[in-house]
Amino acid sequence: METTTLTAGGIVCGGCANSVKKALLAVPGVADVAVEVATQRVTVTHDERVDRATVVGTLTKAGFTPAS
Ligand SMILES: [Cu+2]
Repeated sequence: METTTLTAGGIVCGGCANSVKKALLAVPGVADVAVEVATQRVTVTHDERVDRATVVGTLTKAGFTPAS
């Protein structure tokens, strides 16, 4: 398992955090997602099918603004 951590604009409450988790957990290869609302930090645990671009793309599609 690998870990990708990034920050994403638009995460402002627990509902956003749930949206982020739901979107990322739907991606094949994602095992776990942790979201910290205060820092807008997203930590994704995943296998080799997932890379940073996948995480950025998924967050963008879900309506958030990931820092690259
Ligand atoms: Cu929210």
